[in-house]
Amino acid sequence: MSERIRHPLFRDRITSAAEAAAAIRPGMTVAMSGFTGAGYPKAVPQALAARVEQANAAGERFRIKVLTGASTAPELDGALAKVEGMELRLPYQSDPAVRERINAGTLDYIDIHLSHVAQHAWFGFFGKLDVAVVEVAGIREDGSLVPSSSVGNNKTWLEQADKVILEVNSWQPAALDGMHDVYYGTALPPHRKPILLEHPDDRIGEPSLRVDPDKVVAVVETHAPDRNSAFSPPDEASRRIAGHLLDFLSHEIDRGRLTRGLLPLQSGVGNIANAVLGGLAEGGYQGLTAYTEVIQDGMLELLKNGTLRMASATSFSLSPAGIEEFNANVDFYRSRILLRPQEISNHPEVIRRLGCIAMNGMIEADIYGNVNSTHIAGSRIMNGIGGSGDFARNGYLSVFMSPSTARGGQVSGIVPMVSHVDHTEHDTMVLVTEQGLADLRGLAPRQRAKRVIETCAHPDFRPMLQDYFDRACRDGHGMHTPHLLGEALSWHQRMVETGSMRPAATG
Ligand code: 0RQ
Repeated sequence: MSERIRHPLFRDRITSAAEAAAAIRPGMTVAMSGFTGAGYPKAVPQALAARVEQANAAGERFRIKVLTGASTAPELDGALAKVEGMELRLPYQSDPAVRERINAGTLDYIDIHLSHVAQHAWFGFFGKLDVAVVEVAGIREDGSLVPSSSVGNNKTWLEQADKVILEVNSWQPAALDGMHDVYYGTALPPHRKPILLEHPDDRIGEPSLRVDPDKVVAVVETHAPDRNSAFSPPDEASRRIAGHLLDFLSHEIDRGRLTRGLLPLQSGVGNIANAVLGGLAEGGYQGLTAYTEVIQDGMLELLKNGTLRMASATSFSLSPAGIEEFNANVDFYRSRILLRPQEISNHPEVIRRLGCIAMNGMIEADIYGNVNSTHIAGSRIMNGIGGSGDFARNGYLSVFMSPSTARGGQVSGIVPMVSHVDHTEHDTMVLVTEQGLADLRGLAPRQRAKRVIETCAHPDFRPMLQDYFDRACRDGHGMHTPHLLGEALSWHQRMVETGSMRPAATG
């Protein structure tokens, strides 16, 4: 395996995960690699969790602050959460054990735009980074690092942390070498320069990560797979959402607002986003590009059938079938996929310049177009805002999509007022449910409400929404964005109390 470690100095630092984890002490801020279940360290966090467990048994407190690129996996988030080893987590998670603790109030979580994380670290907003734990696919003769299946914030972690622990994972395909573009041109205000990325396939950086060898305290060899969770097969609702979106894109082409080449696609996480990508393949498009943050299975399919010419992202998020497909055809994908640091994959300047078509999932939207991507009933976190805000605010088009109901039809995805706001009405151009697509561009608030209720709401909830809106237009405090404030959040309260947004009499 040490052919992956081609620099003698790093070979000398090879050690066990347990010894490496000893560099991490209670109270430290530890920056780890990992983005949507790809490229996260697999051995050191588990060894650390074992140490935390020992400390717990001895009645000592051992908790650390954990920063990553985005979500990781049971071996990192799960292992540390289960032993109560984290006091703070940022910037994104999707792990059941972490979610449970955040919602129980025993783990603090800072949910921030993914493009902000690296610069906030540079600005000093997170304090000192004590240790970086970063998975790589190899170490070159010159001491530079071959990045793994995600780049995330690794450049920043390696530069900012006092000490570095590397995990060299031989499970990662050696052919990842050359797929990355690590930009080293960022500076701090007021010395920033334009980022000269004009096309999704432009290379503006280096294929590898730099690290100061003097900071590397341990190198741990691993051979372990990424998370690779399976996607649900596209259901009828997802297929209909994809259908509405495809009709909309054709309509935009007919109107001359898009060409058959579209614009670079961004597609969010989750089952719906994955299904929509599958639907795009049926639209007859060829030679498109993606400028996105995550490559899900759907995107591999689009690359394979030529719908996509290339895709730029910061990470993979593949199912077991997807990873098998990728590994079997790695040379094909190598020339078509570029992985960048998340501050570049999600950079507002670049997204605005390229004119991305941003397509993200949501928990709920309100009749005016405010979107909640993160919280159930305003209080319980699901995952996090991730990169959805980076793309929605800056894209050429911002689309949010969801089935019109959740929880077996008891909960409406369209509500009078969202219980938590991630994307304001100013950032939402298009809402899509299986019922239909509401194009909100150029509409004033009351026009938006009419359109959303008519096209997106489920027929079971449409009359209730219409009734709310009619009464708000009659009795509201103002007629720009009419609301009945005492009632606006009552649907959520009813769901908390009864499990359903339906009125008790019909529930
Ligand atoms: O719950 O998992 O218990 O069954 O939310 O919902 O319908 O399967 O949708 O997988 O597409 O995820 C917004 C969470 C959608 C995702 C969200 C419950 C529902 C189910 C999942 P179960 P679906 P998806 C860039 C983009 C934010 C980050 C982002 C997300 C679960 O898209 O995390 O966009 N987005 N990043 O039952 C109660 C409602 C509900 C509800 C859904 N109204 N009330 N429960 N659910 N709507 C990528 C990155 O940033 C990395």
